[in-house]
Amino acid sequence: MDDNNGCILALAGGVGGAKLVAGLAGALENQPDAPSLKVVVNTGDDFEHLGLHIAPDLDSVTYALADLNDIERGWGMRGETWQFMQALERLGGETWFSLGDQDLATHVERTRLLNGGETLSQATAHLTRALDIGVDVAPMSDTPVRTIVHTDVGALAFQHYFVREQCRPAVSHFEFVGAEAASPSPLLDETLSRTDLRAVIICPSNPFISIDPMLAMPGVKARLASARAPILAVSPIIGADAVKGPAAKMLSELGYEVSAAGIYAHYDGLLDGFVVDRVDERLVTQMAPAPLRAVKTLMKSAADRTRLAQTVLDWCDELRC
Ligand code: FO1
Repeated sequence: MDDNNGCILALAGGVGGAKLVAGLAGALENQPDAPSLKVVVNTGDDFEHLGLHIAPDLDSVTYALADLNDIERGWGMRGETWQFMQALERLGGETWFSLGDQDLATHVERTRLLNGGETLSQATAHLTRALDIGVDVAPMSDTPVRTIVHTDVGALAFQHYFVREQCRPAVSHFEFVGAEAASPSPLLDETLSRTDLRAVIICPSNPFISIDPMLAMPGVKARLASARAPILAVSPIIGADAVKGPAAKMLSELGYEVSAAGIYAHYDGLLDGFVVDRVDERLVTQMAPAPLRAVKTLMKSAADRTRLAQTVLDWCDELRC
């Protein structure tokens, strides 16, 4: 990938985001004169835990790009061991959030870099370089933005809602604490300013918790909307279910239609193209003139990921013509 051939911006968070990012990297790697890929990742899920800075979405993307991710579990590393957690349990420590032994090294090293004065962007670049990742990956911001989930049992910090409470409470709304004062990370800022930005791809991530924290930063939505590059999103919902995670439950609790149509409605005019799964083909005609295409979006294998990524990239090229 060459920075002289323009660039593609991917916005990602969660498991679906990490998978499509890996597919985009794979598809672009095989392409002559490929644009460079810039991956900007949600940090609303980040938190301080056991004295460590945990950045789940950055790690999901990084591990997927390094082919170290655990596909079954959806988070953390493949072939993980859990001796640290067992030892912590013996000591009566906090064990509701599982940190694998290999994964722990990432959090320890990131925390050391941050305590040494690096920004989260610099620490992320350090970690991705160490794992030989040839794609630029950065947090959405170097200043903390923390997602708070307002529910029927009160306001919950994101990981308390997601992991400790297993997404059981009913959601009324989200708050992205710090977003109003946050500025985009250097990678997001620079990429949004580039005249050779060829496309913005919103990965099949949960829009409420993975993409909205980015859009909540001042100016980001407006800069995306005014960019000359087409903005394409892939639906994280197939039929009436999320591929993984609470997106369908959230759509229902927030009063949206529980389908890809609900996701499209939530993006509220931002999209130039919306990729839905083949099982939702009827939406292409039902929602016309909304710009929908139906393809196979379920990514079970590396070939699925690359195929979906190539379809999205091809559509971006068409929209640019
Ligand atoms: N998800 C869980 O459901 N349980 C866990 O114990 C857990 C630990 C964990 C550790 C590191 C990491 O990077 C991610 C982890 N996740 C865990 C996933 C994470 O909470 C969510 O997938 C994301 O925040 C949602 O995108």
